[in-house]
Amino acid sequence: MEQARTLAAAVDETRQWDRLMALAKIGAIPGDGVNRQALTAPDREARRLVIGWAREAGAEVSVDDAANLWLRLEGAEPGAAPVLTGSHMDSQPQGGRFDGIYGVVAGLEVICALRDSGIVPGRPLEVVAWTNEEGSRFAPGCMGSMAWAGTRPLGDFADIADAEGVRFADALATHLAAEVDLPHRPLGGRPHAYIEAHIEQGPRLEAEGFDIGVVTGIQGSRWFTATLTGASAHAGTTPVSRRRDALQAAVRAINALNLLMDDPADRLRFTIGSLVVEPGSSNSVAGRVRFTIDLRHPDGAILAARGDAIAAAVAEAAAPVAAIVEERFNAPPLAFDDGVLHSIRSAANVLDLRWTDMPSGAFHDAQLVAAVAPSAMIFVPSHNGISHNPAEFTTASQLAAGTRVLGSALLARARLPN
Ligand code: HGY
Ligand code: MN
Ligand code: MN
Repeated sequence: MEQARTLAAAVDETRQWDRLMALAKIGAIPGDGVNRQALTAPDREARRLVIGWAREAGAEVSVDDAANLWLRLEGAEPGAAPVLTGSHMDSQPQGGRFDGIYGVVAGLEVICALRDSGIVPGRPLEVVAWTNEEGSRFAPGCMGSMAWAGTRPLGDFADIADAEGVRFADALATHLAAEVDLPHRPLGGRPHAYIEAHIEQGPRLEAEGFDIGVVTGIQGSRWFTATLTGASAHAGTTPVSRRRDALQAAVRAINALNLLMDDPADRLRFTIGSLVVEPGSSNSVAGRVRFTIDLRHPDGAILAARGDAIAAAVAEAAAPVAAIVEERFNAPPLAFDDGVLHSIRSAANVLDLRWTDMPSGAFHDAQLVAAVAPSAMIFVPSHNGISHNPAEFTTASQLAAGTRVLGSALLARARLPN
């Protein structure tokens, strides 16, 4: 317990905040936001900043085939399975300054606090920045953690293209070539435990006056892409009776999906976040429409039933326009590890912080890591629950409190058997 307090005292709130603000300048967009999408030049620039800080702190830096970035601090027992923390550095196109990047900087801050306090953890401590958690440039998200956990082979993602037609495999190759100076490490591993610190991205902690969310699990998520193919035609000369209008078909399909996804309890989350119309000209009937579907629910059976009904509902509503629905991501609901959750609650208690158990509405890499190692998450408050928006905000002291709990919980899990 004494070590936990010593480590917590060594967590430097200002150093952590200054680093987050320095990173927020990279890919900055108006309104205090960032656009630092996966495998872009801003992503690489931010990684270089983190690599420099990590090396200053005495950590060993490496990268794997999926471009996951690893920072390692040796423990008293170098051969022991490491404790792992981290999150993602990539952002949404209109993202905030804290989503993902906070968990990486918090892990780095724990490394610095261990060094500054002279505490050597029993097990090695590793901090990871997972590639492409957001999935906004290359869908789906969590590609780096899925490849690392063996959920899907890295090759599965090769031909997925971004809006400019750049293939994931080519963007990854460019990225790895730019980091060829970094030691390489094989994909995969079996850490002793994984704890991810993240902003809540919802309103609860702030509204109910808690400092810390002890994240007990993550709801299930399924992603689909619907492609509706009609025929482009002249807006002035083509009778409606002769049209195969892909946009009108999309309207019918989305209305049908709204009926399918109706939930009076307001627990189901159904989002059409992107809709692309081709040729996208005011005087041409739409020949092709592609839209995304993001479906979430804490109950696996409901997620399965509603998600499995999507393709038929879209095809029926879109007819006679042809419709293809492809599933891109399917992460079932998950409960985190009781032992790791206990370490987080104990750490929050030792530090006299107000905490509450809560589920996560957002998916996280921890959902994939949990298949390989006992895992759990720590949330810190989001002002007004805002995220995936430049106005995303958490105070320096709230972030530092989360990092103190993270450090103490990691130290507990790093303890070697007597
Ligand atoms: O979409 C999500 O739940 C995560 O924030 N990327
Ligand atoms: Mn995130
Ligand atoms: Mn996010």
